Amino acid sequence: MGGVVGKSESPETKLEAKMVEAMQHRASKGTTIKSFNSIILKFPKIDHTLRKCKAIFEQFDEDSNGAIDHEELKKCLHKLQVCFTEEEIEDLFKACDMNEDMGIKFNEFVVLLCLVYLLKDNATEFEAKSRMGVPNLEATFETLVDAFVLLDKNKDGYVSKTEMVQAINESGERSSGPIATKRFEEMDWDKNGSVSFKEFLFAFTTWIGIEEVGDNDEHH
Ligand SMILES: [Ca+2]
Ligand SMILES: [Ca+2]
Ligand SMILES: [Ca+2]
Repeated sequence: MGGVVGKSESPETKLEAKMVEAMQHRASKGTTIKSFNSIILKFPKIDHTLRKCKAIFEQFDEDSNGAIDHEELKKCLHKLQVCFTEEEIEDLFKACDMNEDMGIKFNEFVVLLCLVYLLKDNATEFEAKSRMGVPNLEATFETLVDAFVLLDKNKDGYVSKTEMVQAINESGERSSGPIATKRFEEMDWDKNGSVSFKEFLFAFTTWIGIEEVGDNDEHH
């Protein structure tokens, strides 16, 4: 392998390499999403489902300090019956602890769950173990993967600014250039000129306002 495609970043960790590989594999199957607009239309439903992951988060945040630490993550993955090596768990933790405060916050946890979903070979098993009372969770993750596949035109596992502009242009929005650029900049967390699936998910959890979920929003 080793072919350098455009100015894509080279994966920093084995985990990221695996993620790119999983995404490319998934991309080879195509996407059911037709346009950027149809992603936008799915926002409310995705938002609704992801918010329900709060219950899963709380279950794994054993000391209820609002963050999942290393030990809690290990137990979490064990419970989901995900067989990750120590190194992979370490990489996953670092990858999802986006603001590097040594704990996985709720929105970071949603990203983590979706990455685990993508990485798992056996989706059926994932369904059974990790749905955990959240209906449509796999369908929602599938939609997010589909959305990324739509954006990643050259299927190299990353979304470039050109690809983002292209996707939004195709949606026929007026003055879409600046919107595309703004969206892209929001997503490119490490500002290296390309958006990984992790960055995409992270931005997504912010766009849909998942961070603003209060602690006392449970009415049932
Ligand atoms: Ca905790
Ligand atoms: Ca790409
Ligand atoms: Ca980036």
